[in-house]
Amino acid sequence: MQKILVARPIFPDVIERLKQHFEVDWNNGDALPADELARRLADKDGALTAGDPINAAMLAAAPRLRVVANMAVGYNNFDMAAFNAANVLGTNTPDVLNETTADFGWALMMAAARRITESEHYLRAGKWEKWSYDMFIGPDVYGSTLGVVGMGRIGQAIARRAQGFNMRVIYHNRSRVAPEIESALNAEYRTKEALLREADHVVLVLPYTAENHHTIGAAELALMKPTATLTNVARGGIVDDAALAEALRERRIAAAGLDVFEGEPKVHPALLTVPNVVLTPHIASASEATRRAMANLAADNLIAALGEGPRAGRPPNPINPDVMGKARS
Ligand code: 8YV
Repeated sequence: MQKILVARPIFPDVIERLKQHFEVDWNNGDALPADELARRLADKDGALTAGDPINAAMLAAAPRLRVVANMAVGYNNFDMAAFNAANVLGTNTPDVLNETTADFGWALMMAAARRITESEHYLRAGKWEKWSYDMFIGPDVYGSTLGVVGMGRIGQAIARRAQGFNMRVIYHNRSRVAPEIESALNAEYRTKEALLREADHVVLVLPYTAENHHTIGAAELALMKPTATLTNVARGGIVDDAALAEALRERRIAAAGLDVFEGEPKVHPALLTVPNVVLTPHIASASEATRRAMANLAADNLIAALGEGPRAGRPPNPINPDVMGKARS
């Protein structure tokens, strides 16, 4: 029987499913440190990860390893150059989380704009004594301009929701999306700079790559309106968190909603002290149904890639399909 590592706690019934195909080494505890992860990968044919960094040294030390299935759409935790060099297949879990993540992007954007957590903290602290015309006033969402940076599947799901709020939609993406998609979403392309100047609510949904490290830093924040909000449901590192904390403290933008952070689960200490930011611990895809779908899709990928089950040899979500069928190197 082939051996796999499941590097994180996941639904026990998905582990039971995997046990029908493989001998499973399950880390049902905290994320493994790199040396322990490398040690437990060493004799495995496959692995299921959730954001765990997999590098060249780990692949070199695991000569049987043929596939690593990430339970996430983003795979910046994989060194893809090393995967390609070693002919190891990476897979991810796209699509099943689009709507849930789009809902959460909206929840964060609206909470930031309408100051929901800030006012709740005030209420819980017993500070609410009277009504006042300007208590927690903030910018409108309805009828404003939404700026989506990253018009992939999740970006499109976010843009689609804007129609119910009578919003204008502008977007920025590496390349323009097809004209039919632009017209269905009523979305107009802008350069990043033009989008930042024009949008009332900016939502970031782009993948993390070396090129877009700190794609939103001090210079970009300076382009935004003082009444605008910034929401990040993509990846830590896309935003310069120190620069954002300073812009929020100085009210150079109105508010932010952040689900992801540079160096998470650590959060930049300055972000913890500014009131006009809504902070959540990377839970945008965390509905029960979606997390189940992600776990099962990661399992489907692993089972098919290791040549078992009805899709043997045809995993649904290969990241680097060119390595399929090639011998491990
Ligand atoms: C995951 C995510 O929960 O899919 C992604 O890219 O960011 C989340 O849905 C997280 O990455 C853990 O794998």
